[in-house]
Order: sequence, then structure tokens, then C-alpha cells
Amino acid sequence: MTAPLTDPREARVVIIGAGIVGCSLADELTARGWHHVTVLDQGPLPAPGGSTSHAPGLVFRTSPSKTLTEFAAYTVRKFGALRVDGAPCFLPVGGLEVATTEARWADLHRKAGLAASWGVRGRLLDPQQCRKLWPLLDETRILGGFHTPDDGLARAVPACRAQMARAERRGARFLARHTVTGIERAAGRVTGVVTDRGTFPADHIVSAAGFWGPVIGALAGVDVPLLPLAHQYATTEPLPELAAPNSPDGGLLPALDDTGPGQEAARPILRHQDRDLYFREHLDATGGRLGIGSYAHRPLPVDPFTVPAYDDAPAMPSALPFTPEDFAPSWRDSAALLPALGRSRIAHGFNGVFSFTPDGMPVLGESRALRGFWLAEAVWVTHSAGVARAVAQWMTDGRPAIDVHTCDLTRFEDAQRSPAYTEQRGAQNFIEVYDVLHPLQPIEQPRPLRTSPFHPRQRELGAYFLESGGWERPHWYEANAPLANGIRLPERDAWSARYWSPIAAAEAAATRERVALYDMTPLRRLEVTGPGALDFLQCMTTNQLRKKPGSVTYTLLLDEAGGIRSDLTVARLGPDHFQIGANSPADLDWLLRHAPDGVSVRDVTSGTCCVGVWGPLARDLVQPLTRDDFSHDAFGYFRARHTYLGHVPVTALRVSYVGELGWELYTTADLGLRLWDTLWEAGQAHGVVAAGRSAFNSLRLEKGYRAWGADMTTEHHPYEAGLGFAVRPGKGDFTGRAALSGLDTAPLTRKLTCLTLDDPAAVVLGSEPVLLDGAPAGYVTSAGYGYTIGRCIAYAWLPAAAAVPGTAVHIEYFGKPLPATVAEEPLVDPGRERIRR
Ligand code: FAD
Ligand code: THG
Repeated sequence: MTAPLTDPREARVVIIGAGIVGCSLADELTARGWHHVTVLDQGPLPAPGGSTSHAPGLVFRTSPSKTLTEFAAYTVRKFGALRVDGAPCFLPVGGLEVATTEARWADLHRKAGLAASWGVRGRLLDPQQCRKLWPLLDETRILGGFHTPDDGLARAVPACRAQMARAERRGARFLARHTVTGIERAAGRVTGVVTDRGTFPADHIVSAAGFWGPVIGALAGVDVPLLPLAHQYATTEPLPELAAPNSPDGGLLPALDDTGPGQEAARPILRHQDRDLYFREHLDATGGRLGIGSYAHRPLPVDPFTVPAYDDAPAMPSALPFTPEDFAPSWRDSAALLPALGRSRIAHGFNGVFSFTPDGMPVLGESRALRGFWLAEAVWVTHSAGVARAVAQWMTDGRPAIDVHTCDLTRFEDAQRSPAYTEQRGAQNFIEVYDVLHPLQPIEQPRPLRTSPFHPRQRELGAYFLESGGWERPHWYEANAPLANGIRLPERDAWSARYWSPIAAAEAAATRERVALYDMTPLRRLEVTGPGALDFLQCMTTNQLRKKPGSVTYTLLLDEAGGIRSDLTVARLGPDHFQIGANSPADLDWLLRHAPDGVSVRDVTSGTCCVGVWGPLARDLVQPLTRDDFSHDAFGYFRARHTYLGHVPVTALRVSYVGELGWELYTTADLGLRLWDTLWEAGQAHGVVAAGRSAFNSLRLEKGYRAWGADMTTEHHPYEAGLGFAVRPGKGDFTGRAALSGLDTAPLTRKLTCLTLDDPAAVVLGSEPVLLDGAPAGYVTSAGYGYTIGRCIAYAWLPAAAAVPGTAVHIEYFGKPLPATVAEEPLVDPGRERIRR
């Protein structure tokens, strides 16, 4: 992933784009000792006409994504310390989000929990307290607000100037009026950047071209999945009310004449998300105007290939003419919240262009197909410094210090890379940008996209589908409703009752008591073959794979620093033939990047399928279908073999993520339906059910099986994640081994910890803060109701001192501290009798 040089910092880097991302990246790279950094922009500097040139710069840090929150927290810290002409590049005016609906008010309580989980200071306020912060608010319209005193305004162009100046002092070059027209490459690597004013040799190229990303991508032959959309921003005429000091009854803010140079705002940045609006002040010597941003209008997509050049654009390439008719409802909504606006009007407005991606997250990282070609795209000012730091670390050390898998350009499935997908999802993300979104809420379009061969049967059984990675995934089956009749479960609150059904309890019980079929088709399958396959996988993963064919091994992919990139099952099907059960598309990418000549790595997920047959009666179901011996002695736990079930050739793995006796049965997609029908028919005598993800998640939590990406990421090492058993430092060298040295015996500072909620009726969903003695000390990684144990289970990162069974904690759910207790894990079948019989 790094240039073929001994010290990566000697490499020549060309950054395309001198917006906030390009400038921040030049600063971060030169701070790390990179000498040869050139930043090119087609426009003049320091305001070349991209999205940054007119960004109002609101920085709200709190997000459901820990990664985004950490990016933003760094932006606030960094820009807070930067100055230009004596004025700061960040104004810590605070942030205020108000609620005008019950749903939003509840969601602000949830948001306050997210803030606590990710270390953002904040407090819920009543309407009067909100009005003290923002005297223009009609307090009768709001139910309350969430105040984050350390949020504020980034002054984006000054922040560009400050970072540009610093990077230049360290030797970077910034070249205005250079339009990139080509990317030169040789042998799968970049070699240079072609512009209208000459060619610049490069070992690394970073596309920080903002919404022009797809244009630069096209020059490089790399898909850049983002959609540019216009978003309206308008400023009012001067409002006398803004210039006035805060309310006479003791305002929280200094009088405006104390604000000093560069103080363009004093009151908190304000969000009215129920109406897709945000507000900031623009203060000056003569008074103040209010800036209003709106996401309430129809999506206004822009073709990045036809955006006018700087000199041809009426204002700037990224600022399209204002369409007042689109803004009219937002103006009325603004005036309803801030009645003083009734005496004002819009003085200036524009439709500003910036990037939206299929999932709302940035697109970062190096292309595998074109080494040395990096993307740092679809980044808000809010996240810019954090993104730049992560990319600079990535380029320098081979990895960012924080987990960025949700931003990694490899995260999209093939089926999610079409222009049609990017356009549809990008526009939808614009529409939903301020919506209250449930963590399980699936996308609505395009669906269905990927279906397993069992899909027709699943529909017949009344599957309730959610979407993930493009796949339709049954969460429960309405056909099992009669089984749920006898099961008594506590009532759920409205939030946790969404995307949930008591039928999941019946499916979990059927798995524990009889036998169930689980569609495991979306489980990523990689095939690694060739004479060097074993040695390659030994080098790439932590556990001992040098075992006889027919073995299955649970093992980890680590990065150089010992962080967990993934957890895998590796089935050795032949001397040079391995089948891997993997997690994200990044696993394929990582293996392909490292595979030596002669080793082939293929993703076979789409052409194959898998059904899990699990439960105490699994053997009774499967054995009559095959001539091979499926007894425990002949087909032991974590073994694999080829067989025929009826007419269907299958690879059977004796593995169970739900912690019950049984097999994962794999076959090609063409035979999938026949396999399902064969198992279904044979299962009738044993009371077989089809079971969904909801039961699946419950059972895996009861068994203590970690889910990569939620419970652990590259930020964690195996010992603190409770996965030390899968690490065999004695087997020989592997990626990450050196970094783990000594960690197996060193005292842990934090631990992935199993908690159960004390009240059998209480439920949490994930990402909630865990409180120790009333103060946030960790956060929930994943959670689900344990139907066998009759309590909600929550895994959480906690300080090791607290991770002692019996320790009492609280989990904050919508503002309520729910008592919970650290539990001994696993909660079910610690002796593994159920899976080994
Ligand atoms: P840009 O600033 O667009 O920089 C990309 C640069 O690449 C441009 O200068 C361009 O000239 C250059 N370039 C492109 N193609 C070429 C080429 N072929 N050759 C040479 N140079 C090239 N974000 C927030 O966090 N908070 C906000 O409050 C906020 N409000 C916004 C309001 C509006 C109206 C808009 C439009 C955006 C807002 N954003 C906000 C989003 C934010 O402005 C952008 O996400 C951010 O500025 C993108 O920065 P960038 O450096 O990636 O891109
Ligand atoms: N099936 C297959 N591959 C997978 C998963 C799967 N790969 C990705 C992910 N899921 C990996 N996660 C696990 C977690 C636990 C187990 C299997 C896959 C498991 N662990 C046993 C235990 O911890 O008791 C055995 C461990 C051992 O003996 O080393 O079964 O669902 N194919």
C-alpha cells in the first residue's frame, strides 16, 4: 500500500484540490515529514471556488458514527488552535438542536446518549433555557433542545489559509490555476498528474477534488461513488435583533461588542431538523444577518462533468443561482421558529453544490487497482481535519489510528457501484440527512437488489426483510407467528419495537429446542487456492492453519499494529484449497493486496449459497439425507467435508454462530432452492422452522460470539476483545504478531465486556453510553434480547477495572439510566456441550 521506497515520506505526493480537505491534508503530511507535497487547484487561491469557498462552516460533532464524531472532534481541536491575522479559525459558539415534535425530542435524548458515548459534552435544555441561548426562538414552538457548548463554526477559508501557510513553510507547493486533465500510470501504479500547465511526477495522488471526485476518478479509471447535489443557503437583511446583546434577564453570551476581530457569530449554531433547517449568525460592525441552510427542497443533482470552469461561472463553480421557489417553505418554517424574521427578508441566496454518497459517509483510501491513487472525497468541513489526519496516517504508517472501515472506499459491494445506485442513494441521503433514523432502518430503494436462492420460499413463509450490503435478509418469518402465541415477553417501548417482532423469540426457542434453517448466503465467502495458499494465509492470520484438510479454524486478520481487521473461519478443503468465511468487502481487498503470484483469491459469495441447520435435532434432520457418517465421532466440531444431501452436492462445515449443534451447508446458487426444499421436507418430522437475523443475533450474543465492525475493529487488539484464544504467536510470523508481543500477559486497560440488564423488560439497541458511578465510562457495541436467559444482553467497551462480573453499571437509554450488571460470559453453554455432541 505504500510507495516502493524505504521511507514513505520521501515519495512525491500530488494533492488535487485546495479546498479544506486538500489544505488540511498538505498540513498533516508535511507535519509528518513528507517533503514533496504539491497541491493543485484549477481555481485561484485561497478560495478556488469549490464547496469550501462558501461553506458556512457549522460543526455539529455528534453522530451515530463514532468515526465521524472523532473526525469532527479533531477538526474542532485543530482549527481552534489555528489563527489567521490574529483571528481564530474556529468559533466555539456551541451548538443547539431544537425539537418541535415528540419524535425529535425523544431522538435528542438518544443523541445526548450518543454524545456521551463518543465523549462530546452536551446537555438537554427546556424551552426557556433554549431561549436564553437564542432569544429569537419562539419557545412555545419547541419542546426542548440539545446544547453542545464545544461545537461551533469553522471558518473554512481562513483554516485553508492557515494550513496552506504552515505547509508551505514546511516545503509544500500550492499551485493555483492548474487544471488536472490526466492521470499517468504504469504497471498498476500512478506516475504523474497531467495539467493544462504541465505534468507533475507523482508516487501518490490524492483526489481531494470534492464534488468533482467522479471527474478525477474517470481520469484514473476508478469509480468514485458520490453524487453532487445543490443545497440552499440564504442570508437575511440585517436584523437589529441579532446585533442586540442577549436577553436582559441574564443572557449566557457576551455582549457583541466584546466579540473581537473575526467574531462573526456569538450565539450557538442552531438546527431545526424537523424542518430540515440550520441557522448561523453573520455579524459585522453594522449588525447582523442570519444565515439559513435548507435541506427541505427537492434533490437538485448536478453533473460534475458539466460544471463550468472558474472563469465561466456566474459566481463560483460550486454556487448555482438561487431558486427562490424551492426556498419558500423553508422561509415560512424559519419565520415560525424565529418570529423576528417576519420583519426581514432574504437578501442573498445561492444553491451550493457538495457531495452525497450512497450511505452518507466519506470515501477514503487507496485504490487497489491503481496503487498510489487515493481518495479523500465527500468530506464535510466538519470532518475535514480528522479525515486529513487519518489519510496522512494511512499514507505514512499504512493504517489510520482510528477505525475508518465505514469510510473505506472498499466498503461497497459490486452491486452498489453502479452510477444508478450512486444517484438513487445519494439523492435519498440528501432527503434523509436530518431525519430521525432507526439503527435498523433499511433503505427503501433499490430493493430487492440481491436475493438468495431461498428467496421464493422465504416470501412464502412471510419473511420480514431488512437490507444489508444489497441483500434481502429475513429478520423473522410471519409463518412462525403461531409459535409465538405461548411466549410471554415484556412490552417494548416504541423505538425498540421497530423492526422487531416477538416471533424472533419463538424462532430462538425453536433453535434451542428443535432445529432451524438460517439463510447464511450473505456471509461472505472467499476461495483461496494455489500452491502458496497455506503459507500465504499463515502469514496473513493469527491462528494455526497448518492442519489436515477437513479442518476449520477460527482466526483473525490483524493490521501491522495488531488491530483486528476481521475475524474469519478458514476451512481447509484440500492441500491448496481454502474456503474463508469473512466479513466486509475490505477482507477481499486486503487479501488481494497481499496475495503473492500463484495464489488466487476469489469472492465466491454471489455464485454460491449457504444454509445453517442448527439445533439439537440438526443431526436427525441431516443424517438420513446422506450416506456419509454425520455422527460426532465421524464428523467432529469445526470439521469440514464434501457430501451429497439428496441430489445436492454440498460442502458441510460443522460451525455454528448460534451455538447449537449443526452445520453450515454450502452449494452453488443453481442448486440452492433444491437444497432448501430437501432440508425443509426432511425437517418436517422434526418441527423445523425457518429463522431470521433477529433470533440469530440473540443467540450469538448469548454465546458471546463477537461481531466484527460492531464489537471490535482495528482500534482493538485480540486480548482486550476476548479473542486471544485465536492468536498463536508460536506458529511463525504473521501480520501484527510483533505488535502483540507482550500484550497477552500485560494487564488490560479496557475490555469488551458482557453486560445484562437487570430489569427483564429493559432493552437497549447499541451505541448507548455505559455509566460507572453516574459518569460515562464506555459504550455499548451491540445488544439484543437473550430469549433463553430472559434479559437483554449488551456488549460494551469498559475500563478493565470495571469489567469484573458482578459490577453494577447503568446504560443510558433515551436519557434513562437502566441498571445493568457485568456478567460472566458466555451466558449460555459455557461448557460447549450443546455444540459438541
Ligand atoms: P472543495 O472545497 O470543493 O475543494 C475541491 C477543490 O478541487 C476545488 O477547489 C476545485 O477547484 C478543485 N478541483 C476540482 N477538479 C479539479 C481539477 N480537475 N483540477 C484542479 N483542481 C480541481 N459542511 C460542513 O461541515 N458544515 C456546513 O455548515 C456546511 N455547509 C454547507 C453549505 C453549503 C451551501 C454547501 C454547498 C456545502 C456545505 N458544507 C458544509 C459542505 C462542505 O462545504 C464540503 O463538504 C467541503 O467544503 C468539501 O471540501 P473539499 O475540500 O472536499 O472540496
Ligand atoms: N461462519 C463462517 N464464517 C464466519 C462466520 C460464521 N466468518 C465471519 C464470522 N462469522 C466469524 N465469527 C465467528 C465467531 C465465532 C465462531 C465462528 C465464527 C465460533 N467460535 C467457537 C467458539 O468461540 O467457541 C469456536 C472457536 C474455536 O474453536 O477456535 O464458532 O458464522 N463460516
